[in-house]
Amino acid sequence: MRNLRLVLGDQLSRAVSALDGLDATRDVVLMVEVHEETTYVRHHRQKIVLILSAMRHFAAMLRAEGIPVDYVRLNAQDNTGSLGGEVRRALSRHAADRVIVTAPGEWRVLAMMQGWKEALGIPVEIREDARFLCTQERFRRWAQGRKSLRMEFFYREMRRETGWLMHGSEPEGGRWNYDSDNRKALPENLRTPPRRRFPPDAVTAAVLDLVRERCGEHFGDLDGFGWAVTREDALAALGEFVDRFLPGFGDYQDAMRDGGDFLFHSVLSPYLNIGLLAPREVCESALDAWREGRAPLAAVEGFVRQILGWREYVRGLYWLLMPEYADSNFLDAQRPLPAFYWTGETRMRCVRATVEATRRNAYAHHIQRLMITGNFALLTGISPAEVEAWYLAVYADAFEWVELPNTHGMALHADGGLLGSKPYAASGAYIDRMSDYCAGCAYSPKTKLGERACPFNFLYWNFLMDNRERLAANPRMAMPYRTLDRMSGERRDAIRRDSAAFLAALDADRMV
Ligand code: FAD
Ligand code: DLZ
Ligand code: SF4
Repeated sequence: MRNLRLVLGDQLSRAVSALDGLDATRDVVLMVEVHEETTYVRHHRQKIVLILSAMRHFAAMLRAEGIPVDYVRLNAQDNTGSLGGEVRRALSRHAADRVIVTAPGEWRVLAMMQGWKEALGIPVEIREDARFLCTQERFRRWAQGRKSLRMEFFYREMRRETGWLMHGSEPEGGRWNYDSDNRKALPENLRTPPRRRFPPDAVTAAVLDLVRERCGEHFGDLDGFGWAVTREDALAALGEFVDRFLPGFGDYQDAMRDGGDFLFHSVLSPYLNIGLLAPREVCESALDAWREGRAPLAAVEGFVRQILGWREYVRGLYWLLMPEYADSNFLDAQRPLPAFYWTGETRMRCVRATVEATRRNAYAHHIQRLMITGNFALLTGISPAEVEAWYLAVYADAFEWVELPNTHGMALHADGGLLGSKPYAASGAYIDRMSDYCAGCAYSPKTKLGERACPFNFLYWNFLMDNRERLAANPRMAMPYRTLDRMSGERRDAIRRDSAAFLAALDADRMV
C-alpha cells in the first residue's frame, strides 16, 4: 500500500505523527505551498516567508534522508491553490491508496480534511498531533465537570505530572507561581543585548522575491528578515535565549520600552508553533539552566508556566470549545477595527509603537499584545472577529488554536470569563508604570479629562459604565466599580462626554 503523507507548513518536525511508520520505498511525502493558506487572512509578509522557507528546508532535509518528497511551489504551473486540490492532484500522480495527515491547528482546516474522504473516495487518516505536552483527551478529562477552567489549576496538574520544578509533591521553593516577583519596570539604564538574527540564505532569498512579487498588498516589512528557518538555527536561538535572556525573563516580563522590541522574551513562539522546536526540549533547556545555577527559580518558573501552562491550556480550550467558542460576543462589541491597526497612524504613542514594532518584526511581546492593542480594542468595543483576524494576520506565531483563545478570551473577554476571571482592562496609569511610552506622547497619562487626557483614562471608566450589567457582579470588578460609584455625577458625565467625542472621531476615521 502506498501512502500519501501530507505535511503542513506548521508541522515541520521530524517527529510529526504523519511521518510515523513511513516506508521510504513506497510512501511519498506531500508538501504544498498554496494560495488559500497564504491568503485566508492577509498574513504579515515575514510570516509567509518564514513558513515557506522553513517548508523548503524541511523538504530538503527529508530528501537528504532518502525520503521521497513531492513539493509543490506557490508559482508552480497547475497549482490549484488549495490543500484539497493539491492532495487530489498528488493522488493521481502517485496512485496512492491512502492519505495520512496530522490533525491541523485550525478548525477550518480540520473540517476541510474531514470532507476529503468522501470527496476523494479513499481513506484519509487524521492522526493526533503529538507535539504537545497534554493530549486533547487528557485536557478533556481535566475539564470535565469543573465549574472553573482556570489555567492555574491545570498548570499545577501538569507540574505534578511532569515532575518539573517539584520537590516531592510540593512545588520547588514552596510556591507554584512567582508572578508577583515578575512585575518590575525596566530600569532606565538597563540595556538588553542585541538579539541574534539569521541572515537569509539562497532558499530564503528566493522566497523573499516570491513574496515581494505576490503579496504586495499584505502588511509588514520584509527588509531585515532574520527568522531562523531551520531546526539547527532555531536551536541556536533557544541556546542564546537561555544563556543571555532567561535570567532577566521573570523580572521584566511585563515591561515595555519604545524600541525595545524583544526585551528579555524568548522570541521562540514561531519556532514552537511551526515545529522547529518542541515544547519539551525548550522547557528542559530552561530547567537545566536553573539546576546548574545559571537562571533563578522565579524566571524559570515564569517561563515554564508560559509553555507547560498557558500554551497547553489555550490549545486544550480551543479544541474543547470550538467551533461555538468563536461566535460568543459577551460584551456585544461591534465597532470596526480602526485603520491605525494597520498604518500605525495615531497620536497614542503606545499604540503607534506597538503597531510599528509589529510591522517591523511580525512580533510584539505579550504585554504589548494584551495591554496595548488588546486593551484598546476591549475598551473601545471593537468587534472580536475583526480583532481576531488582525492578530491572526500580523504575528509570525499566529495560528488559530493559540491566537483565538488569547484574543477572544484573554484580551477581549468575549467568552464572558471562561478563560480569564476578569477583563484585562487598564487605564493610562498602568501603561505609564510599565513603559516609557507616555513620556513622548501627545497625550498625558496623568490627565484624566479634556484634550490632553490619555484616552485610556476616560475610556476605562466609560467601559465600566457601558458594561455595568455584564461585569458588576464579578467579585474581581468590585473595587473599580466602588471607585466609579464614588465619583461625582459631573465627573461621570464628563467621562461620558470625552469618550463619546473620542469614539466619534474614531468612527469617522479622524486622527486620534
Ligand atoms: P515568551 O514571553 O518568551 O514566552 C515563552 C513561550 O510561552 C512563548 O514562546 C509561547 O510559546 C508561550 N506562551 C506565552 N504566553 C502564552 C499564551 N498566553 N498563550 C500561549 N502560549 C504562550 N501566542 C502565540 O504563540 N500565537 C499567537 O497567535 C498569539 N496571539 C496572542 C494574541 C493576544 C491578544 C495575546 C494577548 C497573546 C497572544 N499570544 C500568542 C501569546 C503570547 O503573547 C505569545 O506567545 C508571546 O508573546 C510570544 O513571544 P515569545 O516567544 O517571546 O514569548
Ligand atoms: C500559514 C501558512 C501559510 C502562509 N502557507 C502555507 C502553505 O502554503 N502551505 C501549508 O501547508 N501551510 C501553510 N500555512 C500553514 C497553514 O495555514 C496551517 O497549517 C493551518 O492554518 C492549520 O494550522
Ligand atoms: Fe498611551 Fe496614554 Fe501613555 Fe499616550 S499617554 S502613550 S495614549 S498610555
